[in-house]
Amino acid sequence: MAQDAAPPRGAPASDIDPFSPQHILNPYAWHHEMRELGALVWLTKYRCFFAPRYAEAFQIIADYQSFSSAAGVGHTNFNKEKPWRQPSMLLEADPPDHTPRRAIVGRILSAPNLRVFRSGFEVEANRLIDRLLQQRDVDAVPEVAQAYVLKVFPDAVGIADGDRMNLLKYGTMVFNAFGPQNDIFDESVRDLGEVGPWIMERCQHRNLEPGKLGDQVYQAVSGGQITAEEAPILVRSFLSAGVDTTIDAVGNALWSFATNPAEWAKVKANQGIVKQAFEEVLRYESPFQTFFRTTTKDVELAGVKIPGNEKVMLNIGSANRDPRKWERPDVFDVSRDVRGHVGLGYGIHACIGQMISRLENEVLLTELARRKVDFEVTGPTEYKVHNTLRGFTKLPMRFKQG
Ligand code: OVM
Repeated sequence: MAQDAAPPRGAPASDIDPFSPQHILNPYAWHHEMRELGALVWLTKYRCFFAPRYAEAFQIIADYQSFSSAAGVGHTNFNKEKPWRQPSMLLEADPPDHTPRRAIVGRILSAPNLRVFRSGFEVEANRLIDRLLQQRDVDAVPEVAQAYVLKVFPDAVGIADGDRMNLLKYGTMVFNAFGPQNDIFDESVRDLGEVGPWIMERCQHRNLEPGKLGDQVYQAVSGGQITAEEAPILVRSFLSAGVDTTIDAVGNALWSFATNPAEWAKVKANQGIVKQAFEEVLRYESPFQTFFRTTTKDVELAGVKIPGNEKVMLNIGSANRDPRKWERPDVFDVSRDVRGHVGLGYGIHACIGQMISRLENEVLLTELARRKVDFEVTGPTEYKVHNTLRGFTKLPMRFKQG
């Protein structure tokens, strides 16, 4: 925990612990409390500022020159403490280092380059739906969200089948590590000794299927755009960022529609709105909620002077439900104008995998809607106790032909 930040001047303070299980499981009440308290709130427990409202969150992510990512986007300040793994070349980097890498990987993950995957995703979505209509009662976390994403995404990257649960273990470590070094983090990195080397082995060129997304990163090496040492670390970003987030998005989408059947009826009636409806899921139940930036110099934000080299915490879930920005923010409404949501971030660090994550989700939702499948929640659900991600660990559902 950082102990050296100066106490705040001009900002209200709160002794809330956003990373306590109680607040993790019920985020929207304390988000509301923090937004009402101020535009910038000093968290006494973590000795850092928190920007709970949309306007400041947007300002911070847009201003990468004042709010750096290179010192990590978690609570740990890499300028003061050693990171738990070699930093991401994308997420945990600033311009100018970040710029050419972003360009290369951005091209690989661009919509035109991903078009070849759509028909395969459709086949898998329909296989899954056939299975769901037979089984009827399922836990949608393992049997829908994980099953689908762990099939289509690693296939697209070119990872061999087998042991794919390691991807989940690794993702859990990566995203918990953006929080403080609490019990949740300690528990999730327990298997790092096994899973870390497994992941890095999967990132080697010899283990990536020719022509797929991972191999395309290595093709940039032969093109001279990146070095041979950089390629596996860039592929690692696919495996770090692309699995848990999309699984949570699938689960959160199913839950949002199941508990708002009128919204699902709109999608069934008009599959043309699937894209927009999925964006509303990202606003309403944002999978990646909490992260940080680090000030590069003294910065004034919301009338408060923040010294340089200090962590500032953001919460995408809170920004996406700020009533200063959204009408009836706690209502899931697929017809709303959802533009401007920050569920996938904004600016130079906006989610680089957003097109493949959208493709996975849109294909699944489109096929469910096209086949007029209905689904309901049939028992108690459980959310993850997780430092940064919001998603289910348990989601009992029944699927039926509508
Ligand atoms: C990465 C990475 C890992 C986790 C999340 C993320 C949200 C990126 O390794 O590049 O972006």
